[in-house]
Amino acid sequence: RSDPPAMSPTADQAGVARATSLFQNAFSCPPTVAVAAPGRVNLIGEHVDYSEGFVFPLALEKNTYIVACPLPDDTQCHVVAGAFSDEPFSFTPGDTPFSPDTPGWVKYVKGMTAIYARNGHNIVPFRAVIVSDVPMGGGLSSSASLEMATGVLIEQLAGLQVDPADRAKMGQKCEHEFAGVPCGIMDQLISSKGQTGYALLIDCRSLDVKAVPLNDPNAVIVVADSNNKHELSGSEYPSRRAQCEVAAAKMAAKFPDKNVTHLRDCDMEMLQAVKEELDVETEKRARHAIQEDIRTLEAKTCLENGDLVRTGKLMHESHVSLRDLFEVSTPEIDALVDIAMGVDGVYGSRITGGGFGGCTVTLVAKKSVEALMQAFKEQYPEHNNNKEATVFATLAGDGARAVTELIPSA
Ligand code: GAF
Repeated sequence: RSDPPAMSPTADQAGVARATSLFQNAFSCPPTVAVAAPGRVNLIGEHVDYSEGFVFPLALEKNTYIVACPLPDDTQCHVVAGAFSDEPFSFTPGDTPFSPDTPGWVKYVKGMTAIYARNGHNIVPFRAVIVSDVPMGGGLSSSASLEMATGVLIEQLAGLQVDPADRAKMGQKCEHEFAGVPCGIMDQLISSKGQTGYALLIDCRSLDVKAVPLNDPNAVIVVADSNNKHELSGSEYPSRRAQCEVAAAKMAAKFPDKNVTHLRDCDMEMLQAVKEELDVETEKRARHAIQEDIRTLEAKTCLENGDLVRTGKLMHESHVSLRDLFEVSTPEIDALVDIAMGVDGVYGSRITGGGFGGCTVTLVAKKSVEALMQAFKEQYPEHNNNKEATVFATLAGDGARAVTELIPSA
């Protein structure tokens, strides 16, 4: 009898194998734990999570992987990030001050140990190696995936049971305190709670999640990375968030009976009533956020009902709003969206994530995927110094998890 044909490794097996081989080289022993957490792409509901609105992301099939072993007798963690160095970086878990030589990625790992410790969780020191399939700084939540993978690792090593939403909140805190980005909860929550085959409508106030199956055989989700810088730690993201808060505070003062705490509680009539008290930019930011919530809820219903045409239309409206009202797009991202919208069979296309570079997401009929890829290839480089976009189709992957079955038992 001949052997069965060799199966190609799954992405998890390949990621863990890559990390394991680096681990052996760095530490001359095998890891005993492996964890994974995905990046994300958001279908619609952008720049509303910190206004406690609605977002509609899916977890990517691209993950950050960490393999590790516990060091119960050590006081330090020793971590190698495969993309940056072969040399371990050592730190005391729970320690918060960062010395100037702390590499950027360590902020997330060390920061997560600090936040878990602060929440009363036991941290078992570890050796670890990190590798990632999520493009760094590409707007697909590479940092949230590192935070969530670190969270699962801490939980695995100490035998903790942590609610995935609490893990996401700790990741958000880490991002605020140690990366200086006053982000909402979307990226960490979808990385923590993503479900294979589903997009999640997330209520960013209650953190309730509604899973919507992505099972239309005709619909494909394509992500295009503009290969253009995405950096949220500058002043633009915090200033957008602050403008939303200013607008909400004005409406709270004008309508004391409405219990307004965030733009989530406001409507267009209320905005109209305070328009004269807001500067032009702030009014535009609020208009985007109020209308984006309405679009997102409708898009979720349309997708559930298989109405791809309307879903795509709402996605493109979201883009126009993020371009003209929220002003977080770039010429390169606009070019990607315009190219996609010119392809027959594309339902809709928009910027995804925080903006100022990064990626687009396009909903396209299966039969038109190749034409879309070709259009990006031929038409985009002239908008980006002759550099192509990195384009891939994606299904919805799984949320943060242990992948221990891939580690031979000791
Ligand atoms: C970034 C943030 F991290 C999220 O919280 C969210 O605000 C997003 O930008 C915009 O929707 O990814």
